[in-house]
Amino acid sequence: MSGTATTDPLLQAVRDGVGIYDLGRPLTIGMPQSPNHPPFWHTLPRRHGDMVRADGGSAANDMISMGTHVGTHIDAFAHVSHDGRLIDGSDALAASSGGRFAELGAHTIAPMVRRGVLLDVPAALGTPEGCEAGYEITPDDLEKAVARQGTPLASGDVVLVRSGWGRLFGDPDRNVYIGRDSGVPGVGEAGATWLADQGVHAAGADTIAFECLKPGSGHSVLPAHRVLLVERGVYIIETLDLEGLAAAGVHEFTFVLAPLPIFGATGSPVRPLAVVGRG
Ligand code: UVW
Repeated sequence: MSGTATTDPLLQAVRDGVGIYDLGRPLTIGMPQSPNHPPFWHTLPRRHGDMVRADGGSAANDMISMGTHVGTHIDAFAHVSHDGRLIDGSDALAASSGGRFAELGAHTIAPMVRRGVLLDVPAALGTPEGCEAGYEITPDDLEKAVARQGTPLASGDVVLVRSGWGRLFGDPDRNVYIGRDSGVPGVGEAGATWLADQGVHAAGADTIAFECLKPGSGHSVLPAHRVLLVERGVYIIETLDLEGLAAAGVHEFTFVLAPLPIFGATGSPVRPLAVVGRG
């Protein structure tokens, strides 16, 4: 054994070796993203050689601009209101006074190190490639996935729902993943209520929105967002890459996520990890 002895079981597990699944999508100019948000842009204001130090050293640096709901991201509770109210009953517009949500912004989302469960819905439905465009994932489908995998949910879990749509993220036509015309499979109001009833802490999906988007409807209504963010206090994580986990048959793992503590923001880009032991 290398290094000094430890009594910390977590550190010992790391020393024994862990497998890491990166659930975040690379951030690239032109990637698919929700039409509701400012696009991702990245540029180099300073290139190597633009400024060279006396000893020959030089540093390049960059600048990005993007909406906070672009790429893999988490929604803060401030993101969605219903009939003008946020989850704490506050007036949604007044809560953003000064241009920041001081109470329910992204800075209030605690970093997560929790039990994670992948619910591989297409595998449970016998269509492992993925659910059909516009298909609504029902509570029955979620229960089937739990039963097939033998992963009962527990209060406080982070549950990631695979629809299989994530395989389209890299399609050269970014409209395919966005799916405005075709629709996008996902959890609807009933499935979101079922997840909240299990006491989950956060729910994630491999789609642009944690919703079932009907063909031609885009983001016109967002009932799962209302249930989770406004009524039940469950965070939403979107545009996840769940294909690696599914291909490896990993359904239970340690889920790690640290949102950027952007004060008062409605969401944050994230790079979530699923960690599994090798022991
Ligand atoms: C919306 O447009 C509702 O944003 P998100 O997909 O991040 O929930």
